[in-house]
Amino acid sequence: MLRPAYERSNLRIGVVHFGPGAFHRAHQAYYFDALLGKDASWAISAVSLRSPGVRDALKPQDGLYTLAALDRRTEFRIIGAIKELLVAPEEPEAVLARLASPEVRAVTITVTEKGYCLNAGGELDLAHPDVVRDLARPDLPCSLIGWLVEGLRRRRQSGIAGLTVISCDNLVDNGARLGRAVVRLAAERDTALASWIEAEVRFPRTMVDSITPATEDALRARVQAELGLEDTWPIQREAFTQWVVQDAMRADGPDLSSVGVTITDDVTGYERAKLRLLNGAHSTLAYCGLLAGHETVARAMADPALARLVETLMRDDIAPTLTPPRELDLDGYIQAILNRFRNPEIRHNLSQIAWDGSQKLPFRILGTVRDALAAGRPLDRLVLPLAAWMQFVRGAAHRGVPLVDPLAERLAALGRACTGIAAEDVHRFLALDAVFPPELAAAQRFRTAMEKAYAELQPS
Ligand code: CS2
Repeated sequence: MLRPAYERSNLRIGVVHFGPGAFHRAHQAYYFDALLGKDASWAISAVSLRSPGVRDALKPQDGLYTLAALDRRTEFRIIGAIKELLVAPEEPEAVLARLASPEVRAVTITVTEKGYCLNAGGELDLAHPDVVRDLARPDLPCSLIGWLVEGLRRRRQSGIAGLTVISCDNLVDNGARLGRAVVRLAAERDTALASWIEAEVRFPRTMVDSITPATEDALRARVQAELGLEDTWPIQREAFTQWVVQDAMRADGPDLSSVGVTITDDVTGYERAKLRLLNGAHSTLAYCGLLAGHETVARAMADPALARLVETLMRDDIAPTLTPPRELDLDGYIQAILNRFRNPEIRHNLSQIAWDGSQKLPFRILGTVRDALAAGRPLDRLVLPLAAWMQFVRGAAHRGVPLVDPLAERLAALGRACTGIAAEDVHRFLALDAVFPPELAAAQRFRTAMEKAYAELQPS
């Protein structure tokens, strides 16, 4: 078991993280834990925007937790990078004071796609209830964007330098979208503040990757049995982890390249390859696998028809839409993803990957569909995850099973209205402009392919 390679009492908080869920603790906190062995000024203040669960679990154990890398070889590491745990609605001034601290030089973020309050065009949705609330009470924010704007306002007011703000969520062009949203909300309050943010704050784009299933009691029991530790919330992930960050951080930002992070100007190549290949395949396995009665990624990959579908989808339909970085061998990258999916040590529930489909599918599948449509390439396999998602939504609605999705209520009503007649049901879903851009929904070749796939997936 690897313990922190530094004296925790010497640590100083240099980064605020919003959304300290499992992926943050498996990925960014792992890199900052390594960085702390070189520079004690990069400890983390972990801020939850809603739930006290992480704070309540980790504060009694001083922020320490076990990270289990489960692969051919299992490796346990105690992560000590989190020095503070805050719940924003309970202690807003503590969060804002931390954001305005001169020792804090970076913010990292994992709030999932829905946490950015963006509209279908990728811009800040000023009608989003949280944004409306932020505009009414900017001093007491509730959205991620609102917290960032108020924290930056206080920094500027105190004459403190800007920040490097690093989105670590699976959004296309995450840094640029985040930066535009922050500047947009700031401009609603004070155009001088918006200009200062544009000049002094960096929003590098990133690609993040490590398969991190939710913690289950079996992991807690294993940590207790093998390490003798009572850890309320250990984290598990595969051994593979990758972080690619645009070479656009402030000079006072963290030296992430010293701990294995790829700093590059070509994040797009990495980001598109990962989002479309890994995440596109994941969502395909989730919805097609659940319809076929499978529970986990590994079990779905043991189904020859599904494994063949996913590999063909990746190699023949998705790969042609990519312009990978020079140094990325696409064939090898695809094979590595398929091997990672087959990792027998990882129990990754398809139901977890199926969450938030309305937010994930546009980034993971629809971009590829649009490119294939424009290039006159086949759509039959590419639309399968979309049709399977529609059948997943319809089935959940008819069984009265609640969906985990920001559009859950709309989707449940839509699912209940579905009749099983492909043309009618597909028409209903394609009318969801929060998911399907109107110009794509109107494309006849896409509609025809959707109706065919939906009918083929019709439960018997
Ligand atoms: C998964 C991702 O839950 C999901 O939607 O597709 O969390 C996936 O495990 C990560 O992006 C892998 O890096």
